Amino acid sequence: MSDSTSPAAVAVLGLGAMGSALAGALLDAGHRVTVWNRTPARAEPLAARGAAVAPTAEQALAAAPLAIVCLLDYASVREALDPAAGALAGRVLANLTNGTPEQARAMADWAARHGAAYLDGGIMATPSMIGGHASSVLYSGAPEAFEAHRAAFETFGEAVFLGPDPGAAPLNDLALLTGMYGMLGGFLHATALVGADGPSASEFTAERLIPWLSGMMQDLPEIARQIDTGDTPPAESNLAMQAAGYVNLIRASQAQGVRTDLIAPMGELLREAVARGRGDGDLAALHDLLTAPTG
Ligand code: FVH
Repeated sequence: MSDSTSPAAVAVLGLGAMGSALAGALLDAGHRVTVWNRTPARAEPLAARGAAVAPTAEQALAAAPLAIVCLLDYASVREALDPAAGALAGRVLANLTNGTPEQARAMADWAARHGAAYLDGGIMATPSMIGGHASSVLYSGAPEAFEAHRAAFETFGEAVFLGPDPGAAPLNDLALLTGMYGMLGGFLHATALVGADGPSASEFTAERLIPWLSGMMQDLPEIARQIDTGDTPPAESNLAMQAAGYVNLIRASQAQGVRTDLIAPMGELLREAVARGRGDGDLAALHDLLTAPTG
């Protein structure tokens, strides 16, 4: 394995928006980078920056002790790597493709059968953020493989290791994405609701929504503490009050001709909590409903 503190040879398989950004960050940091992509033309900008271009995935794997894979999904990873598996023995396979914990564990087993150490990863950044201070990547899987290649991983942003279960990184990645989509769903609904007669989306977002959400974000640690401890002090904003007010979100949206798909489920959960006698509780009570066995 390479010295984890010095630039080393790295192969990058997959040159979509994200794979290209990863390969670019490695080149910027002085690594010797070999790239491969199903559609070869996508390698040209990286070749112009000094990357070697492998004609096949197998030749890319053979070029470096560390292979970073970033493709569309796990089906495409298997499609690309199955014919190349002969070159995996003794190497580290770091798969940064979005997937589920179960897919990651199955991929780790597959890699082990071919003699490779496996890391799974979740990229918490958009391509343009890679290498910047707000970028982080979650890793889990073989600890010694992570340590051996930490320097390469740190070129993408903060490199966070979550332990030996390959499923840990994708689980945390997906959980963070649900938080992001919840926020984006709220943003999209809010701008649609206010949009008909109100300010522009830009004005509403800058002057109203961001300050409001930033303030509400401060409540999350206390709700999380209540989830963790089960300690639920009397609620300042109880669920019965919230359920009654939520009806108006739905009514006003319908009156404005705005679809309620993005916000209706939260209203149903609030109603259920009240029906189950949790109306005097706080939002932490909804956590219990989400995780209760169904049926
Ligand atoms: N872009 C983003 O904002 C997010 C940020 C967080 C992480 N995601 C995940 O990263 C994976 C790759 O995403 P991407 O943005 O690079 O996606 P595309 O630009 O669409 O590139 C897709 C690449 O996958 C290749 N590919 C697709 N199918 C196959 C296949 N059957 N065999 C081999 N390669 C395949 C595709 O190749 P080509 O179309 O150029 O030939 C691209 O290289 C993804 O998991 C995100 O969820 C990105």
